[in-house]
Amino acid sequence: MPYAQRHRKQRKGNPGRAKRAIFVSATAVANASIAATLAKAPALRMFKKILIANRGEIALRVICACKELGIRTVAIYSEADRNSLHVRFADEAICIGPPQLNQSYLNIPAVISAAEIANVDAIHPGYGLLAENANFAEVSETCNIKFIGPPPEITRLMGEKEKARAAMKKAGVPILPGSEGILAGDGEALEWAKHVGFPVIIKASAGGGGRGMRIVRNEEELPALFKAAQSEAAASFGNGDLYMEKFVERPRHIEFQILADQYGNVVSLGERECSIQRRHQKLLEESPSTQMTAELRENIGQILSRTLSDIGYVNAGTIEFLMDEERRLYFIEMNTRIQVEHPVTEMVTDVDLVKSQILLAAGERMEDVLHGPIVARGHAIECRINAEHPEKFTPSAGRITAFNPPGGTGVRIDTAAYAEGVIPPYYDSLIAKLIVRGKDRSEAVSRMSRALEMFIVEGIYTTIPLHRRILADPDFREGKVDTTFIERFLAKKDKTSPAA
Ligand code: MV4
Repeated sequence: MPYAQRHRKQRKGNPGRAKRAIFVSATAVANASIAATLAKAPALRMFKKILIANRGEIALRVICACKELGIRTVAIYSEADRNSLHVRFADEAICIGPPQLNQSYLNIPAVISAAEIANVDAIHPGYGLLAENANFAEVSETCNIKFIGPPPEITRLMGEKEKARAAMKKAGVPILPGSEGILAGDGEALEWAKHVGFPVIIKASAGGGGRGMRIVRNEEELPALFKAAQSEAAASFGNGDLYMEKFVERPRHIEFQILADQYGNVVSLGERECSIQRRHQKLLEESPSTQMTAELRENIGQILSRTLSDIGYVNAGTIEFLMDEERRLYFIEMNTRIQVEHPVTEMVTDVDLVKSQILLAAGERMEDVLHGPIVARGHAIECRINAEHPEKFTPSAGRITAFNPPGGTGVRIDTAAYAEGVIPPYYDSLIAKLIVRGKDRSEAVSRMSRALEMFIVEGIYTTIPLHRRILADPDFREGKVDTTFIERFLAKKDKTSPAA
């Protein structure tokens, strides 16, 4: 029985803290609470061996954390990844199937079999693939292999966006005006739309990534857009459940990083600004956000710590918000995994988030994981280097003929790419993350510009030239970014470039 589950089940049956305080003294409550904590506390047993259920740069990133903690690593790989660096740098590697995702990295029985054969204590899922698959986490823990992430029921709750929204609302996290429960049909949708006021956005409860989402600007177009969203959601997720929110024009996408231990301690590591996205894929992220104030950061951080402690959240998590033009923040979704862009938070806080995940999963207390208060210093930016055509954004697989990653003060590269290595066509196009830190945003921008200038990748197309242009953009340099930035940026180019 996993400790996190047992902890929460006991909590459910307990009377609330405030209720108990009516009957007994504060000291008695404190003592009872300490005794209860000790009774529930797992005997700390650090993992000896971890299987990394992922590939590419994130598999290598997890291997780095394990090596520094003295933990043995087991890589899994598909036939297309035989020559990958995660295979080379892991202590052991097991081939789990052919290149296709469904037959390898998404094949739960194959991944669990590898974990059983290698006799690991825990599995780190990375991001994407099986990272937010509650069934996978459940199977893993049933096999007595610790899943490095939150308990499966929480992953399941946050995967149903409408339920996550209701849970956050109940806890006092600000949300947008919108519907309650799943919309029964376009009739109910119209009632809510009139109540909230147009424009509204219809979203798929099982969704994310923009699929099954429709902006509705007036009553006339609602029935058709409702139907379209429903079919798209049913086809994409096998679930046509929809809900509605007030549509925010030109929002910023800002997310908060949190860490939680198994004893109810939750800390916020501040925000990441992720507004520069194309087709719901982030291109560039930074921390702090130019729009954030210390007061707002503190306020949201406190609300999130209390809420996630109450929910029984454990491990690393990201809470996504939209910021409107009046700088108000509204919860939209929670991600129950480590994210691609986690290095920008690591660069400003000096906290190793992946090491923290492993220690927290092993039952360490927050105070022993963090060794002091969290202090954010300077400014960090990450550019996602994708193997794709910079204008057409189509995947570009093949052999890398030359690879010169930049270095120097304040520069970090997370990658599994190398010269003469092959980028297979079956997987995500992210081949490297270029991350820089500076004493302030201006230094980080200059540093990123020179690092991009010195980053050579030949043989395939990458987004490096696109990033060079973004870094030179006057609006970007002034911090004027929202989720419509890329569209406007690309339109500017089309007007001025004779080639376009
Ligand atoms: C919104 C929104 C405006 N208002 N929600 C897009 C991805 C998903 N995680 C949330 N998304 C959005 N949610 C409300 N209430 C704007 C976006 C959004 C978007 C929506 C449609 C088309 C392109 C978009 C690009 C960025 C954000």
